[in-house]
Amino acid sequence: MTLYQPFLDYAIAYMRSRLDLEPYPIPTGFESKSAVVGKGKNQEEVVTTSYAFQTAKLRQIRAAHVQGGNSLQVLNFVIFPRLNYDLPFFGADLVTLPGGHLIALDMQPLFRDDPAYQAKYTEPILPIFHSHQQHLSWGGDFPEEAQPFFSPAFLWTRPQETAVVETQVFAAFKDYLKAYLDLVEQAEAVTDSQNLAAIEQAQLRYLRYRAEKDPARGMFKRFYGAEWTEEYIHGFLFDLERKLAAIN
Ligand code: DBV
Repeated sequence: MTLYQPFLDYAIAYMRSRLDLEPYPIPTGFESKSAVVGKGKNQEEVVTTSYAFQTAKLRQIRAAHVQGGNSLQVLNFVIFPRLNYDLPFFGADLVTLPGGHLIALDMQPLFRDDPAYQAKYTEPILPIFHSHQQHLSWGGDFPEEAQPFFSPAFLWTRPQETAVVETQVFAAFKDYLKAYLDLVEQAEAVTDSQNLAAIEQAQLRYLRYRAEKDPARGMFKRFYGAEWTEEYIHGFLFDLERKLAAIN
C-alpha cells in the first residue's frame, strides 16, 4: 500500500496543468535509493524516490517519497520560490509511521509577524484552513522553535484512521496546492534591493532550520547511512546554501 502515491501523482499532474514545469537536477545517486531493513519476517524494502522541477517563479519544487510498507510511508513535498519573489513556501509533510499518521500542511511565511505579509499571503488561505480544520483535530505539541516558520493557516493533525488521510487530508492537500498556485500566478517580481536582501535572509533562515532539524535525519541514517543522508539533506532536500555558494 502506498498511501501517498495519489497525492504525488495529483500534485505533479495538477502543477503540469497550470505551470510550465522544467526539470530540476537531482544529484546522481539520489533519484532513487533502496535498502532492506529489519530482520527475519519483519524484513522490508525501503525505497526513497525523489522528484524535482522548476519554473520561472519557483526555484525548486521537490518531493521525497519514502515507501517501506504499511507502517512506513512519507511524502515530504516543498516548493521553494525564487529569491526575487516574496511568496511563502508550500510545505507538506505527510508521515505514516508505526505509531500512526502525522500531517503537516502549510504555506510557510517568510515574514511571520508582518501584518502586510499576513494580509497578502495568510488571510486568503484562512477560509480553506477553517473548512478543513473542522474535520481534522489539532495535532498537539510541536517543537516551539519551529513555530516562527508556520503560518496561522498551519494544518497540523494526527489522524487515527487511514481513511481520513485518503479523504479529508487529500482534499485539504488539493485545496492548499490550488491556493498556492493562485498566489504564484499573481506574484510579481520584487526589485527593491532591500526587500531582495530580506527575502534571501528569510529563505536562508528557513532552510537552515529545516536542514539542521530535519525530523527524517534519524530514519534516513538508519536506512542509508550518515554520508548518504547528509548529502541528501544538504545537496538536494534543502540545497539553497550550496546553490548560493556555487554562484558567489
Ligand atoms: N520531514 C522533512 C523531510 C522528511 C520528513 C525532508 C523526507 O522535513 C519526514 C522526509 N517528519 C518526517 C518524519 C517525521 C516528521 C515529523 C519521518 C517523524 C519523526 C519521528 O517521529 O521520528 C513538520 N514533521 C514532523 C513533525 C513536525 C513536522 C512538526 C513532528 C515533530 C518532530 O518530531 O520533530 N515540516 C515539519 C517541520 C517543519 C516543516 C518540523 C519545520 C519548519 O515544515
